[in-house]
Amino acid sequence: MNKALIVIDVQNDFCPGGALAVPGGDEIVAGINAQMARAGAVVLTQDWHPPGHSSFASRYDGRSPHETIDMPYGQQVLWPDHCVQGSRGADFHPDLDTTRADLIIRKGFRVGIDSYSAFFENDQTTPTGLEGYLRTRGLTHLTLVGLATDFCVAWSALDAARLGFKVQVQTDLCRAIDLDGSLKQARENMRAAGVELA
Ligand code: VGL
Ligand code: ZN
Repeated sequence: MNKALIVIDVQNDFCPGGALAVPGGDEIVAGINAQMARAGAVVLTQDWHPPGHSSFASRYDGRSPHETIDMPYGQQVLWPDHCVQGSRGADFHPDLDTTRADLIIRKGFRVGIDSYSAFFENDQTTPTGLEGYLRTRGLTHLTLVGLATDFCVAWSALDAARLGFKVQVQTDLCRAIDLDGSLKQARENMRAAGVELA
C-alpha cells in the first residue's frame, strides 16, 4: 500500500466562527472522515503558531489582515491571529476523526517564518520532516484534502509534486479563502505542476 491521505489544517480557526474562517470549512469534515476510514495511511497537519507570530497583522503598527509585507524569505500575506499553540482555535474540528491519524505534523511554529506547506516552511528550503516520513514508509501516492485550497493545500501539493510524489487534490473535500483571485491562480499552478485536481 503506497497511498497516503494528507489532511491539511482542519482546525477550528479555519472553520465558521473561527479567527480565519474559510467559507464552508466545516462542510468537508464528514467526507474526510469517510475517506480516512478507507485510506492506507493518514497524516494530519496542524497550523501551530506561537503568540505574536510574524504572519499576524496585529504584530505590526498600521497593518491589516490580507495586506502583504516583505519578509527576509519573500512576500508574506498577513493574517488575523489564528491557530495559536494550545488555543481552542488551534484544535482540530471536534468532529474530525483524529484517532485514525498515523502522524500529526505541526507547522508554522517558528515565530519568524510562516509555513503554508506541509513539506517546507515559506522560505521553501526549511523542511518539516514530512518528506522523510513518507519516503521511509514507501508512501508515494498522495491525496490531499482540507483547508485552505489556495494556501496550505496548494503549497503542499506543489511541493509534493516538485519532490516527485504522485499528487491528487480532491477538491470537493477542500474549501478556499480566495483572496484576489488566489483560488484561480492556485488551480493553474497546481495543474501546471502535474497535480491532479479530482
Ligand atoms: C493557512 C493562512 C494562514 C491555511 C494557514 O491553512 O491555508 N492559511 N495559515
Ligand atoms: Zn497560519
